Amino acid sequence: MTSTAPSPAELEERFDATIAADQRIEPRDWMPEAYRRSLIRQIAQHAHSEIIGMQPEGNWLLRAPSLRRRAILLAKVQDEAGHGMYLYAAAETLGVDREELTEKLIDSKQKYSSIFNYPTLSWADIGVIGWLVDGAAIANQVPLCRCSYGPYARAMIRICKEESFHQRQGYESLLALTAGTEAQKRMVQESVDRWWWPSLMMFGPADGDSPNTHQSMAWGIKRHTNDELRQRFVDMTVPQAAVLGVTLPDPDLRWNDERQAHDFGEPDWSEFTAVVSGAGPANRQRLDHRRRAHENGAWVREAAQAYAEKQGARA
Ligand code: FAQ
Repeated sequence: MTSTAPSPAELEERFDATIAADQRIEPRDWMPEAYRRSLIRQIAQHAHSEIIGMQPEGNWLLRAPSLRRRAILLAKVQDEAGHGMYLYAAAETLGVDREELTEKLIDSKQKYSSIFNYPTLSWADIGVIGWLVDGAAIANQVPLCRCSYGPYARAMIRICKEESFHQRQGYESLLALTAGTEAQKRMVQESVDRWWWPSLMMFGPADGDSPNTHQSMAWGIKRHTNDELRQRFVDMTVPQAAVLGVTLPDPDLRWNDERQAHDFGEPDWSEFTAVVSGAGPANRQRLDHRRRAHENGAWVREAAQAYAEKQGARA
């Protein structure tokens, strides 16, 4: 019996049929080169965000106000490292190497989320990051659990469970602060004022300015547009702000009965562009720190490599 290899047209047909049937593409499957490249782009950016995202919160590990708060924060920061690892592993199934991705990050050839280029100036920022930044991450990432690429979708299921704990710890910490002194309440409000707009920018540019959304949705990588998810986040967050007794710093924010959704103002897209292009308040510091950590870790990678080679030779 002879078997002939499928033609490029047949391979493409199979890929299209898998996407149309809402089934998963796996690493062994043929995929268009542009699909592979776009996934590497998004997953790498996501992984880098988790790794760089440890820095703003890590800044408060030694200054947490109690042992309990420090233990919670430490667990959260370690979770973010774990998320980075799952995501780099998912990217590696697409034929890239983690080392290569790390080099691209520290050479500014790949992006990471704009949100991590803002400094953490007060303890309230830690609670607000949990509430708003992890809240936005959940709104953005829950649909990614249904992404058409199997390894990314599976990584996202575990990540979202942990993000949910992160969001709750942040909110619980803010509930404690807002039940506290006037100074503590003011500290929370001041922090919300600084983080609200950058949190909205996490969803990416407005749909009309998002070059990747259309194709990513056609491929089942993204399930909703940037603006749809931003709206979902605002609608979810407004009642939570009311419970905390804080004001979201947007004079245009109001319930629209007709749309059954909140109207809200436009983020400052020139700030977004500047931060994504490297001119945010902490871009330089974040990348310098990551570069240093990579250099300081060279001996660990060399030792692990030597050990693996020794084990391989024995086997
Ligand atoms: N920051 O055409 P689109 C977290 C780029 S993890 C920087 O709309 P797309 C957990 C975009 O890459 C947060 N760059 O792109 C945590 C593209 O540039 P490129 C990270 C941004 O891919 C919490 C260009 O702009 N989450 O928070 C941003 O369709 C606490 C045009 O944009 C993810 O990565 C931005 N905000 O949609 C950790 C989720 N937005 O690549 C620690 C997965 C856009 O063409 C502590 N990613 N850009 O050069 C996604 O869902 C999507 O990639 C979007 C962007 C929605 C981020």
